[in-house]
Amino acid sequence: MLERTLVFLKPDAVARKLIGKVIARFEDRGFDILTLKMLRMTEKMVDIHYAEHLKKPFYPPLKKFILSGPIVAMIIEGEEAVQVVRKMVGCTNGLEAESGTLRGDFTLSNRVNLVHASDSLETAHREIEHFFGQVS
Ligand code: FUP
Repeated sequence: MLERTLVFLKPDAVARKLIGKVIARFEDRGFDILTLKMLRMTEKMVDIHYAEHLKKPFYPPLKKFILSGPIVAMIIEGEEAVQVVRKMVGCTNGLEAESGTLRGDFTLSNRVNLVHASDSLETAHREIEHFFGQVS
């Protein structure tokens, strides 16, 4: 099924000049980048985006990291985009992420982990609207 998912490159990806490399991985796989923008998230945006983690002990440092620099948000479209993009990103902790995944190839951290990707179709709808409003 043709799906859309929300991906953002975190401040570490931008600071390390990996924007092009990360986007190329998604394009090389065959996905379309429907739209993209660089922005600095606001405190409110971070609280909404990571609402499920608000009470977790790792939330304050996570929020500080996400606010530490610009991010690049995009809508990615393609067959089974939600699940396939998650697989390409790899598991949360870079120390455990498989080689060949983005986190497995570029990160060694449980927090500073390069990229966010929606975890379900429902989340993707919500996150796309949060970052881009209504998209036709
Ligand atoms: P993921 O879906 O892989 O991005 O991971 P989660 O939704 O579980 O976590 C969201 C973000 O919280 C991660 F990208 C990094 C951060 N996090 C921590 O900083 N510490 C943790 O122990 C777990 C997650």
